[in-house]
Amino acid sequence: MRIVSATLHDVELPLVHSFETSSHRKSSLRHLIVELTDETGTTGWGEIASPAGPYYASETTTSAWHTAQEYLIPAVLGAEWEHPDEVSGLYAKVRGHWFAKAGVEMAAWTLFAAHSGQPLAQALGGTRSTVTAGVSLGIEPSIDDLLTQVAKHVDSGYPRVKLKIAPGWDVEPVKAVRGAYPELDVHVDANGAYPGDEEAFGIFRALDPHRLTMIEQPFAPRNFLDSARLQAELDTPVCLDESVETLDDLRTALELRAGAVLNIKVSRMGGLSAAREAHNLAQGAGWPVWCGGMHEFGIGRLANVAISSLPGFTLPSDVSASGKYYAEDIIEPAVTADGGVVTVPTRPGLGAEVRTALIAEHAKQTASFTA
Ligand code: OSB
Ligand code: MG
Repeated sequence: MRIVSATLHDVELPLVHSFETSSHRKSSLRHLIVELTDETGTTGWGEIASPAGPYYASETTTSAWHTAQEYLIPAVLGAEWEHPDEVSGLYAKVRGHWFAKAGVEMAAWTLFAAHSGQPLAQALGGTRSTVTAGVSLGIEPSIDDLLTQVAKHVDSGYPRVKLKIAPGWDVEPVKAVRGAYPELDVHVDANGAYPGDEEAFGIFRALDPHRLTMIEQPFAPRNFLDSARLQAELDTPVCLDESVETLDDLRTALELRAGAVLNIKVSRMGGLSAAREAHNLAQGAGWPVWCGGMHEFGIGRLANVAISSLPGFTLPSDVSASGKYYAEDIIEPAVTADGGVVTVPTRPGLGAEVRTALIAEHAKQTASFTA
């Protein structure tokens, strides 16, 4: 296959409910949409879901635009390839920039799936026809506000609720949610906000009896040693997110037993091929995996649904309905969750139509390239 033209669309969509993490609060999101067309006129779509600022990972929307435009798109334009597993090799000399790479590679995967007439999930080796969705709830102004959010999502059928925690917002909200929902699948995500000190260990020890499904990314990215120390002490599984950007990071984590669960994000790992490889490695080591989200618009969301259909994704993934985040999504039909279950699309390619007029309406800038 040969990609003959590419377009980058910088698109901003308003959020239906603003979202706070341990670092900041947001009310709209800007993602870069990658459109690749081959010599037969078939189009593939990808999404660069980098947050605007360098607080989750080191990339920004602006750095991703620059990296895609200057380095990644020139590397894929005009190149010959048979399978999307080869695409990351075209820009292998570029270090890091996983979100930018993931969006370009995702477009190559959806192009390949469309071209070969198979659903993306099938092209990836997916085995499930439905995937279970969980929701991720931000830090709220009060415990009552948090309980309102939990109730809203449990009532709409989501079987798993993840709570963001940060120093000062940890044991109390967990106690409140556990008190109100004794049997709910609840886990917490610290986004690396705790130092690996005795005080933090005390907080995690206090969380341990609350039967959380996991404690996600307690310590700074790549602090594998404190994470291993914590896992050795706790019954609750530690899950790694920010710590694992590469397959080598994952090998380090598995060897050190720096956790027991892996959050696989397509964006964080530079694309679907690496995400699938991480799934295979984790499965071989006996770590369950799930797919983490980055508040994706519909294109990245469908890629998350597709990867979540692989057999090792045994825990609920961040593949909640488009409507949890966006009043209008850039795909038709939008992703929906029925009782917390999302159906894996069976039509060839991405699995939905891309709403190009809506993309144009919300685009802040667009750039086109030809081979
Ligand atoms: O750590 O999982 C995270 C969003 C932005 C940055 C980091 C994270 C998140 C989420 C998003 O939790 C969850 C979703 O997309 O449904
Ligand atoms: Mg996380």
